[in-house]
Amino acid sequence: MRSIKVLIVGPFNAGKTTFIKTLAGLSMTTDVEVTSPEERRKKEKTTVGMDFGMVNIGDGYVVRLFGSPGQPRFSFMWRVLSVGAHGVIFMVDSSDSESISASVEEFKRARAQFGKLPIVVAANKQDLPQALKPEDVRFVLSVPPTIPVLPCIAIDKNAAWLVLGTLLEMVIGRKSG
Ligand SMILES: Nc1nc2c(ncn2[C@@H]2O[C@H](COP(=O)(O)OP(=O)(O)OP(=O)(O)O)[C@@H](O)[C@H]2O)c(=O)[nH]1
Ligand SMILES: [Mg+2]
Repeated sequence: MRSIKVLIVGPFNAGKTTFIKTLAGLSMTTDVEVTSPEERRKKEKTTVGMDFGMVNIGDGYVVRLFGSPGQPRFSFMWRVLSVGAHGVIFMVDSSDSESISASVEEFKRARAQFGKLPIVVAANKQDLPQALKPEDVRFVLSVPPTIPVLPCIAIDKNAAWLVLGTLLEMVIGRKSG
């Protein structure tokens, strides 16, 4: 059985934990009550350590999904969680253009840190009417043409699978090539 490790990073409230829950179920999560009042307006729980879920994709492959915390004070977890990673999903909340604009530097940091790995941007929450389209997310984050920006709905298994599948093609293509 070959094992592929995928890391999911991105700002607070992007949908990282939800994505893993939908695709693989959460074998482990570290969501706790949100403390900051400003963030509490968005949701009640936040990841402070890691999420983990595992999914068997057939053909002798198992995918291990690792979700990072989104709050900047836990950004050191990127380095911890990325050990041995084969690919990275940078997830944003497309319905929250302020959050996307605020994560321009974070995306640059992701490229600097994971530049050698296959990476895709997931423009999440495409089910919401106000969601920015993937090409608008690409513009705001200045994503280069070599990195796919994919529509994502983390609460929908098929839509989430398309995102993971695109990254896995890049990973496996690279591995076997
Ligand atoms: N409508 C909609 N809501 C979503 C989607 N994905 C996630 N959400 C909601 O967005 C909120 C944040 O989701 P989480 O999965 O906790 O986000 P996260 O990126 O893990 O957040 P942190 O760990 O705090 O950084 C929750 O209320 C989810 O139910 C989606 O595709 N569509
Ligand atoms: Mg989370």
